[in-house]
Amino acid sequence: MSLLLNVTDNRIEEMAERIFKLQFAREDKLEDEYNDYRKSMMFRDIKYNLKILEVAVRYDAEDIFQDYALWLLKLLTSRMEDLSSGRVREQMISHYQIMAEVLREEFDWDYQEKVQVYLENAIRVTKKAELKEERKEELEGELKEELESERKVELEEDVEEEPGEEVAGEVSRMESSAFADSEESELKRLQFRYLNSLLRADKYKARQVIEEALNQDISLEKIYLKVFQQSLIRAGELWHSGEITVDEEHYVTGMIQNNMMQLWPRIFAGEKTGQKLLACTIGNELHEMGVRILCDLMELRGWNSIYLGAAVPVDSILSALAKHKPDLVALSVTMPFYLEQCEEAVRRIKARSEFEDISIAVGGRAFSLAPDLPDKWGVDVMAANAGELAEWAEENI
Ligand code: B12
Repeated sequence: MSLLLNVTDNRIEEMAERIFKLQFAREDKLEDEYNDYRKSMMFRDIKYNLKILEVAVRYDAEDIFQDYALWLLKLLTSRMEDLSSGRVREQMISHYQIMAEVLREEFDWDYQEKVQVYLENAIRVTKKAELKEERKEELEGELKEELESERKVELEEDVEEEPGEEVAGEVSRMESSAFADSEESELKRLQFRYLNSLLRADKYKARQVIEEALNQDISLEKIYLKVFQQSLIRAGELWHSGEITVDEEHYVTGMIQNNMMQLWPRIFAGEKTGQKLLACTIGNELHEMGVRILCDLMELRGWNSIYLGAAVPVDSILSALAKHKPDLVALSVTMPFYLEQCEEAVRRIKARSEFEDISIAVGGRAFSLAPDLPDKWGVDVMAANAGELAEWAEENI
């Protein structure tokens, strides 16, 4: 835990307990609404909420907390189906108010102001989210009708081909109809068919979809970004809204890893530039598909990638750098909790003169919520994907 705000894990535990007890003392309804399992989840979430607020304040990145507040509201609404979304919102608003009250007594004045502003804004976005969601539902209803009538024939074909359509199938038929006869449209269609196959645990069909894409001369980069990456993102959304389960998401991710590896002979076939990239995720960051995709796409551009996988300790990154002497090190962070370890890694790499020729790149979802950080840390480049990174490297390495 950070020293900046003097918050230790013990302190977080104590604060969480106070917040938890206060919320139950203030809201009689909670005892009826929460069984023991829900109570334990709520206590765990309060600790997460405190930690994420702490990270946002430390890095002066309010988006981190707002994004989290919106994400949590949607998650809880989908997980507590016996409660109305209005009631879940009410609980969250009351929760942030109690957090503000408890934290008022905890932090030094310097941080106090920021903590209070972030919590007020979390309340504001939580209130607003209701309106936004309702409008979206209406819009989706209209859009769905319009699109479904437009391409009825195609929809029927899909149904025939893949009986027992599931959630993602619904979306597939709706969205695929919106993009007629272009490569973009074909990629969308392939992506939805691919994900639908995986959601039915049909790995053979999924593999066949990739074969089809290859037979149509769709580039490997597009297969990676538009089929694999989009399927991962969509699987995340479906999990978030409670439409698929953890095991289904795990299966999708595992099979995408397999399908990527099946493409390796093509990915590694090109000429090599002699440039070397070392890449991994940091802290306890388990989201490693992004950096895996990054490595494969850099290989495709002729780089030799040394992919270390997920959650690599900073000491191990340093020893790997000494061993492999790459031109570029790529550090990936998805969950903002692990920004601190990334900062430490950057600081320690920059402190060693033997690494002065190694450029440092960072990326991943956490940085999109805190885009100023890489500059503040003196990182050489932050990029959204392999294309951007390769372009930067062409000019700078
Ligand atoms: C698969 C997955 C997992 C798997 C990861 C397995 C694996 N082998 O990677 C597992 C099951 C482990 C997992 C766990 C969790 N997950 Co998860 N997960 C996902 C999911 C569905 C896909 C992730 C992914 O691969 N994305 C696609 C890749 C390709 O995108 P990317 O990482 O952004 O990478 C691209 C760019 O950012 C860039 N890039 C990335 N790194 C770098 C680095 C450099 C240097 C550069 C230049 C570029 C770059 O290039 C990449 C390729 O184009 C996402 C959904 C989503 N929207 O991403 C949720 C998601 C990220 N997970 C989420 C959550 C909440 C969790 C858990 C907390 C769940 C839990 N309760 O336990 C844990 C946290 C675990 C941890 N300690 O890290 C949330 C995060 C929400 C938030 N507000 O922060 C998401 C968004 C799901 C959701 N919609 O709610 N997850």
